[in-house]
Amino acid sequence: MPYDFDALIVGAGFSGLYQLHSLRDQLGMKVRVLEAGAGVGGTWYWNRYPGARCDSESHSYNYFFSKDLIKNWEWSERYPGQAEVLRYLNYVADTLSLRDDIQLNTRVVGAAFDDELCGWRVTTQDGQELTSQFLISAVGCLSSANIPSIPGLDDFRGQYYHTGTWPHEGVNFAGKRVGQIGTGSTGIQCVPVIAAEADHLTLFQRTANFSIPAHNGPMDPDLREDVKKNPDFYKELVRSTTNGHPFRIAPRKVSDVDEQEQTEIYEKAWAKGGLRFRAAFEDLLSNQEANDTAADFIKAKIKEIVKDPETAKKLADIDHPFATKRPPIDTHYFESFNRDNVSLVDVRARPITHIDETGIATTDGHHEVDIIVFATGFDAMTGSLLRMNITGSHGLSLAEAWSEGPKTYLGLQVAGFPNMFTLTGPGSPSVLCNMPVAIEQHVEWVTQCISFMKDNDLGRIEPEAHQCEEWAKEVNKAADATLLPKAKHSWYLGANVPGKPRMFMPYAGGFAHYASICDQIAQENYKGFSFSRRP
Ligand code: NA7
Repeated sequence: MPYDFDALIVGAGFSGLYQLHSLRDQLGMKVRVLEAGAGVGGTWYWNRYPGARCDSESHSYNYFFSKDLIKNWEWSERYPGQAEVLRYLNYVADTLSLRDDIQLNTRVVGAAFDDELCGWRVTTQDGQELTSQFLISAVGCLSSANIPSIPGLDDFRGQYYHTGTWPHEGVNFAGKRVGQIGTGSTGIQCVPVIAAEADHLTLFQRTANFSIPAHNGPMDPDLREDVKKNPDFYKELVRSTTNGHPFRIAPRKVSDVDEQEQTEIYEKAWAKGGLRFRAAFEDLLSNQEANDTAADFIKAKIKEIVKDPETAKKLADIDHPFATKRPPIDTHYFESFNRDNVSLVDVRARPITHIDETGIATTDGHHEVDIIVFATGFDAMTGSLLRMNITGSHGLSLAEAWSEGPKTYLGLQVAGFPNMFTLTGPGSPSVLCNMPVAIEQHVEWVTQCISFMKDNDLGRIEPEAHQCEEWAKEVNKAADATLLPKAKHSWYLGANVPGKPRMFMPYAGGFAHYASICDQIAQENYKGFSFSRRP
């Protein structure tokens, strides 16, 4: 074999673990996973911030490919917390004996396709060079932490942390004044937990956000047993829905019901909580008027919960339609503003000017803090791929190829980058989905594709360039059929990272529909991909 490995996989989260298992144990390939962290788990290894919890329901947030894995695992809560998901992924790594083929503490800093070798030369931070026929990126969509470049941060004499690279030993907030920047899903989870511990929490809000109560609690034992007894039913359910979640969107439009019934439906959905709220009507994400009814309902709830009218007004002053940014779910987020030790600063109205030795300055004053928490998100979907300095055929860098935004075929491959697969890459449903469902579909598709290549003695695969152009149009068309592009400051568009090209990145046409397109292409002998034998 001219290569060190048949396949190198970057990342040991949900996607890397399953991809290793599939290629090694189903296709008998020699595979190594390279993982920057000191343990497996990906997102769940890094994101240890206070309150970190999954917003998919536990019984759908696991692999479905193995009934044994389902039977022998017990989720304890409706939504799994970070530590529990991490334990789950360690359980998978042990049960499937994956650890021997995972190289931890190994960050990939370069990957170049060598045409003569017909494979990849991958360089690690500690100077190792490894070759492989296939390079599979399993780096996740939200792993490249984004700390905004606010002048003066280096002068700050306290501590600061980004939620996505949280210290393993935790942070002691007792007796501290904390400044938190960011009100996305992460920030909304942090607030109640930090507020309960800290002396004072000042939240710097640039964009007010919708949030639905999670109503987390112990896992329903009947549901847990039912999933173990009927795993195929749940697998089929999550794979047949728009977002890979274990519930169906109600087949009714807002206009099908009168105002009173509408309110009753929203009240019920609010009481049930979680992402299911979005499924109350089928046109919430496609019809502005329908969306307004949900938005108005949530804004009224915010004003009902938050006692101080000024604070409530700032929290409810939301500039985008409901669910056009990733919709957070929370545990007592809005209630936290009724505490005496929590204050809200509107930095849209009065922007942060700089950070100095003792705190955060805005245009209307200075806020003394001991700790700054950056819940400021990620260079999403492309950041971690670009950070690997990938160079394709004929020396083309991925950064050059994507200078106007990421173009892929199905989110799985990039023209000019042969034998590279991008699991949950830009152009696939990924972040609009319950991730493990999107991941399983991608891993299985890639495994079948490589199996097809082996069976047909093919050594090289890449998409035809025009297919990537066409798919980019499809991705745009799918987004334009929804209200999603109306959130102008969204990371779905790359808008949260200065200088990043604006392009709607995830495929919004629905998971089940996307999967059927991928299957169809595979059945047509991978139409749109070009293959060749190894030279
Ligand atoms: P998000 O959703 O990107 O949220 C980041 C938040 O940080 C958001 O409120 C941003 O405001 C805010 N932000 C970012 N930069 C700044 C600056 N410079 N000043 C003030 N505020 C800023 O990241 P999350 O980690 O919460 O969630 C990411 C995903 O992880 C989540 O959707 C789940 O899928 C898991 P903005 O809205 O841009 O005005």
